[in-house]
Amino acid sequence: MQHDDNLGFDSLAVHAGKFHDELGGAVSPIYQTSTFKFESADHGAKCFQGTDSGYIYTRIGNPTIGELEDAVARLEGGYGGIATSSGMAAVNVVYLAFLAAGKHLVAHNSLYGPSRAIIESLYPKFGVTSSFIDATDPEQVRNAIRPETSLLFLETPANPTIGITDIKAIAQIAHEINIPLCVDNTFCSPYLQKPLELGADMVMHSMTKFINGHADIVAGMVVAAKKEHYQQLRSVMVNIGCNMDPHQAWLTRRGLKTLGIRIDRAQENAMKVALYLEKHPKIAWVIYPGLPSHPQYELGLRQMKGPGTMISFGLKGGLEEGKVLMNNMKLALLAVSLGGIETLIQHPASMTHSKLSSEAKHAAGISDELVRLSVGIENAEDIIADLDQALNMV
Ligand code: LCS
Repeated sequence: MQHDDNLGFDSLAVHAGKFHDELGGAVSPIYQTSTFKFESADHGAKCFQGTDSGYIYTRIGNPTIGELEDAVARLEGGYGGIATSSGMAAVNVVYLAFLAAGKHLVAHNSLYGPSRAIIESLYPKFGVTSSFIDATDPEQVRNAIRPETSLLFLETPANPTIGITDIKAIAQIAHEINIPLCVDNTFCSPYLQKPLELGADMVMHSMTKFINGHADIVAGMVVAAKKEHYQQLRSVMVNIGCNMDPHQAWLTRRGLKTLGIRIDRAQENAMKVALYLEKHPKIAWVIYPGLPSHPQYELGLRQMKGPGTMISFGLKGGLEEGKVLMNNMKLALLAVSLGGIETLIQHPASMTHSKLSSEAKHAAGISDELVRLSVGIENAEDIIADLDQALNMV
């Protein structure tokens, strides 16, 4: 690594993984190219053999994408990163690398809808079985493990229940029996949580969310703690071709530079919004890691640097009142996605998690009344005034 190990998070977010543009010294270069010219036939052969580290073809590697991979791997404290075309591509790279016919997945029951839905609809076609359990209770993870279990997969805080799982406890279980643990760290980003430091083997992101943060690209990343896992994951990404595009990588690297300050501001707003919602007479319940009423409040304090920007809540009048609220928001956008600079509101049961069966939603606590809010960096008083005027319409 070319940088001082003592640099703080924000300094690394700006500088980690930086390469120098050898031609003009550009500070923010982009290599928008599909292929790379070899110096000679022998040089090309050596690049393919791996005895020369020269670039070959953008699906295999590209300096702009590599800069982003190195930066996120550094921030997560991992061996190496694999950038992917979307967060779902990252999820599938992990599944394809560690699941196979006859193998079994144990995962938290509240995952981003498609991360679970594909395991229940697509992967059985390839002979993969699964158990979705409440991983906020580590004993449920232990009990679900079978001799053929080959991957543990968590999301914490989980989408959309905001349940918090004890990464250290689950990593201990995983290591006792030598099964890799992957944590989807999308809701925190490395700014708020470092799963690899807590013992996870892999960490993944929808970088569409906090890491890019500007609602202008879709992107994913997997970071592996060990070289062996990194190589397995990279081989899957390269061979199925779910690579990132250089322009996508360049925009994501730009977004990453302000990750810490964006989260600081949005999180400060989220705390104010959560306190406002908790006191509102029309609100039945609020789940936010910053509120002592959160079921895993103490664990959140231990495991996360801050409570984040995601809030789930229910209105006393259930879904009907929730719809009136969502339809009347003016500043906040009624849209899926999260972790960006703008405040977004959505209804998971009919939107992001609509592909799950009613039983799966019920078991995971994804009720019809649950409304999810991703708090942005606007002025807190404006977000609260927006919620207030919409709640007055209920
Ligand atoms: N993991 C988590 C935790 C997510 O929230 C998402 C997307 C993904 C993976 C997949 O990433 P993508 O392919 O979209 O980059 N979550 C979304 C959500 O809650 N609303 O819209 C997308």
